[in-house]
Amino acid sequence: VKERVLLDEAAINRALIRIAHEILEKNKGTEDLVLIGIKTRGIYLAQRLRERIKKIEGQELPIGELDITLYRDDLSEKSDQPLIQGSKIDFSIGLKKVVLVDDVLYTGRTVRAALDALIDIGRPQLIQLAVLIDRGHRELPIRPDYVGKNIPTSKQEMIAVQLKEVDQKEQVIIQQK
Ligand code: 3GP
Ligand code: 5GP
Ligand code: MG
Repeated sequence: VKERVLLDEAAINRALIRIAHEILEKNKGTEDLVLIGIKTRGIYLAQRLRERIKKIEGQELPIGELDITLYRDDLSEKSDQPLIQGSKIDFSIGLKKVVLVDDVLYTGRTVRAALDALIDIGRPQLIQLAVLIDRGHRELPIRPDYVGKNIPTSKQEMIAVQLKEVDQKEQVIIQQK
């Protein structure tokens, strides 16, 4: 398999520091802010943003989790329906500014499902989206507010986001399927 490193550990770190600053700038601080990570790696990225924001502002944001998986196992079949498997959000999102966090944004279907799930449990003041990688190929009118890196991809390519917590490695690579 051909692969190429897009972001190394230092680059991931810098991107997350920048996004933390952008979140604080756009929202004028931490008031009413909450973070919600999407399933595996989005959750770890949300935790890191929370750490960063705490270092900058001294405030620890509430953090929640959404578990969204495809109805079928075949990852390459993008017609699959994303389904909410569960959520762990033990605070009210009513009137909050919610920042959704995911590793890769592709068709936008996962985020759409996440928006549905959030709107079912409360009425946030607003919802923003932060992703480490935007690989293009949107199929819905969804765009991120904060992006680590835009990577134009072909549909045959795959982005692997590897984080220490799950992969014992810290890098983003692109591979040919
Ligand atoms: P994640 O749970 O950390 O987001 O979907 C299971 C994992 O497979 C995901 O990890 C995701 O990063 C990875 N993955 C790689 N390519 C794809 C893809 O095309 N679609 C989906 N849904 N996941 C993919
Ligand atoms: P979407 O629903 O926007 O098509 O895809 C977003 C979700 O699928 C993200 O949660 C992401 O984990 C996963 N995904 C889609 N394409 C890729 C990819 O190339 N690499 C990785 N790591 N995840 C992907
Ligand atoms: Mg993901």
